[in-house]
Amino acid sequence: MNMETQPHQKRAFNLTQALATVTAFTMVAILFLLTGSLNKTPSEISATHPPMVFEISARNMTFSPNVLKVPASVAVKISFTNHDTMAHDLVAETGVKTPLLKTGESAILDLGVVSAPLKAWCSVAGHRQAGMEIQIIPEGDTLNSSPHTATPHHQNHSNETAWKIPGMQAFLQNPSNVYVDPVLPPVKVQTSGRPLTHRVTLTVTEKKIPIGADVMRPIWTFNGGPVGPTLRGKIGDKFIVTLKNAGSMAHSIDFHASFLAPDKPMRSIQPGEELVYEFTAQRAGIWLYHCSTTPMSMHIAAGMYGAVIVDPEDLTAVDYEYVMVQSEVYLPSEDSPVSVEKLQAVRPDLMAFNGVPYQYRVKPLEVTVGSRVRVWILAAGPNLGTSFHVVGSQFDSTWAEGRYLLKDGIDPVTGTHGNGSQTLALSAAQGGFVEFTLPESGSYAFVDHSMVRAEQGAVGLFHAK
Ligand SMILES: [Cu+2]
Repeated sequence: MNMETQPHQKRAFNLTQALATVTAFTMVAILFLLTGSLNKTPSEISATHPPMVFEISARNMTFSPNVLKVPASVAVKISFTNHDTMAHDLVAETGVKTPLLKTGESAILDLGVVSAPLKAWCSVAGHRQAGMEIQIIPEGDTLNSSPHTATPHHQNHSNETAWKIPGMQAFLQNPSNVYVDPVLPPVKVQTSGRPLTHRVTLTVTEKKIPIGADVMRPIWTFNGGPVGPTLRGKIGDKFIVTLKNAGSMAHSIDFHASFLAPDKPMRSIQPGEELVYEFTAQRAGIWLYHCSTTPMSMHIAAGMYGAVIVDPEDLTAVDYEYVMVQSEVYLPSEDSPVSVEKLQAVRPDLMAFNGVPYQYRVKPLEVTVGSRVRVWILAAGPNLGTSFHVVGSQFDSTWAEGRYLLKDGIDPVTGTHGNGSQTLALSAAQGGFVEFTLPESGSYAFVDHSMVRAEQGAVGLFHAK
């Protein structure tokens, strides 16, 4: 988590804004008196008065002030200045908008005469839902109606996709051509045994991919896929990650595998910028990495997550090793890659291992009967955990969040032998692995045993021969 707060600056700023607003009103009142405007019709007033300019600024994902009371009969302009670290714009429901403004930039939004209450917001994905909305309320005589009888323009909040989410059969009959290989390459080691330095470039892009059943899913990515690449190393290894933002808005990265002050490496960078994030792996685990730009739930749900695996020192050799990063899919409304309404209600349309629902149900993983299989599991969320289960098998080794729960059937706490486990339970952002064999030839499903989640796509198959 990396969030910025500047409460003192914000308070001081609001006071300045309040004073500016009061001053503006006083000036208008004087203008009215001097020019005898009170005797004129509204159209005469708007024709004779220069537009009134109101100042609005953005800081910490907040517009200030967020309510503007404007005279109903005079043309209104908003002078918008962005003091935030992220880019913002201001779009009115009448359709007028400013360009996307970087830190320190200003632009004028020309609203004309505002005769009924009006809303304006930042159109960067997720920002309006995070609270970046202002109201412009006309006061006094209006051209068409009095403010007491004016009907506010209600926004249509139910702009969800109207179509029904296809079921599993549709995905199986019409699968995506996007496939993420879940096979985990072995950890790299130096012959000298000394720690390695891993140099990695992660480029952020924003695109659409087919996920099957004719569904196109907008995603924000690390390196173009529906899940970021899995990085793997040993304790003591150094990771030098260059993050490049080739997207259209601010993004960032937060490695849970790092142990450092988040301020600089986890900062948001603007389109076209890059940063270098260095860390040394200090503790074993399968650690989440994710974009931590506000609103974080949306950036993660849009696909900005992945895994760093740091091998425990006593990890044994296995025949097959896979990684499954589980996440929710909230199919979009009109103006963002993710349905914010469904996201906030934690009501996903689909679930996925490695970003594509049902992909290992479509293309099962082939293993040999009796061979030893390890599956690393990470619950990327952004909201839900998992209860990972392999139908027909039992785990004799399970490891989660820094320790073995069972190793070769032995309980490390009591030392008792012959134990087994049916699921590995992980909360959001937790990770671990399970080890097992498949006793005879057959098709063994692996699922999130929160069953609706399996039916929604957190399901795959092992084919044992
Ligand atoms: Cu992002």
